[in-house]
Amino acid sequence: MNQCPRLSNATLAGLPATVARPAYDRRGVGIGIVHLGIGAFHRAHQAAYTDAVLAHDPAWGISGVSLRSPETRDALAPQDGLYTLAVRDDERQTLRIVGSVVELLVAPENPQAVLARMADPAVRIVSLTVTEKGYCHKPATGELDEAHPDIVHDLAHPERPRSAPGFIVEALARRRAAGAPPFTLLSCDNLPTNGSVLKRIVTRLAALRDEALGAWVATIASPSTMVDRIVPATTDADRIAVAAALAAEDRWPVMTEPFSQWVIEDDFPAGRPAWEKAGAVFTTDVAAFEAMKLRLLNGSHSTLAYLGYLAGAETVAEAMALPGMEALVAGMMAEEIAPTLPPLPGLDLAAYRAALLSRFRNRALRHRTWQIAMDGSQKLPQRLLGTIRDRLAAGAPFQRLALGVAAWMRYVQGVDEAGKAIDVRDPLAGRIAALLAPLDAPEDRGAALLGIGEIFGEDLPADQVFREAVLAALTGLTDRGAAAAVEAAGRS
Ligand code: CS2
Repeated sequence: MNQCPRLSNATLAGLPATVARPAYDRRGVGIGIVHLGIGAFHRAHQAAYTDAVLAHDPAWGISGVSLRSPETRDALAPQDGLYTLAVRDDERQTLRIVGSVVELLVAPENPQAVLARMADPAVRIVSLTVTEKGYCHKPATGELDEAHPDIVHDLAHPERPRSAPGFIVEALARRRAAGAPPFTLLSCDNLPTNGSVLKRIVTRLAALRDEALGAWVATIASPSTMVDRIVPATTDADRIAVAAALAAEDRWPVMTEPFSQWVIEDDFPAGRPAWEKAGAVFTTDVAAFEAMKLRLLNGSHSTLAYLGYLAGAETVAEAMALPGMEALVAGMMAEEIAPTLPPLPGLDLAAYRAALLSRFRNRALRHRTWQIAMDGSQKLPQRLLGTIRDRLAAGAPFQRLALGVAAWMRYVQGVDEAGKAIDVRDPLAGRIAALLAPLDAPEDRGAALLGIGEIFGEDLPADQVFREAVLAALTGLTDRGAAAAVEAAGRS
């Protein structure tokens, strides 16, 4: 790769004509958005929408902040923030250079630079993709976890925060002290009513610092959003393929699918980019879209990830090809999830479900089951458990959803069906391992996991129908193995 020039402002003009590139002068772009969590998802989604509208209004460039590692900054800063978005399906690949990220900051290295940028009145939106666990909340209730080590730290040292809520509250405190208006908060994570959840969290954190600050934070805008685009982690093979197509080196291209959706509650008192010009939909009710997406897409994704991983499938497309899997997922969506969704007038849910199945089959994206399996404790409540609660209340069956939950329980045991260790990544991994260590029988292990209140709440473990369904599914899965369990579920 070293003989290629590096992607940058200087080499942009020399790229092959087939590669799309910014349709505006990057030198005139100001910073109007600070984005916390400048990972692949943001770069394939919100940054791409923003890139498409900067020609209309150059005030909305993005300052991309990493809250943990310097890797993204190290890759992109020498490229002037430019990166390639490779859009792939089974037939073709199109390449586009995205230019909306004009600054890269690494919070642990220089928290003051991040706070100064967030406090700059030219910044009118602070958006986030920090994943579920980045909210430092209790997934079952949506409340701030006041015992979270980063929150404890940020309360003790508000002027040098670590957590996303800590940065937001300190930046708002500085704006308030300076007499500047607040920014609009824009959560782009896969949480139901993500804007309200975020606002509750930051309001609580602010109030713990200072009551008057809490009251001020309680007035800021924090619209909810539904975000959707499948973005697997970039591999070295992807880097090599993109460099060959560009005839330039890009240290961190992002791979994605053609599909993209963004539904946003329109509540931006300080202004916003005209993202609708790039296909975003502004509405007054995001909740129904969020429920549809989280339950159908992410609920299926997690089920595919745990069952697929256990059955030896490395990617989602491989998991979809396991005998019985597609029937299992299609049946779960149509019969167990769809009936729980609020109506969305004008939306063809059957077509939406069919499109999901075909997106999951996309072999051009190597979306690893292991990647999606991560952080299950933070994902299960909104992906599977809320749906199950609705099914229980309706007295309706939910055996496929129960199998998905059981597959998570089997997965977090940390040993696969061939006896090999599973690298379980989850903020609760240590606690889960300690809970399971003294236990042997699948029912005992399952019962112990059901006792984790942050995941299952108080109600589900006390519900006999739920307990029996999940524990029976776990025993069946353990006894006969994931491949056979999937095959049987696909037939039912
Ligand atoms: C996935 C999501 O990693 C995961 O847990 O389910 O990242 C999924 O790909 C996106 O939500 C799609 O919009």
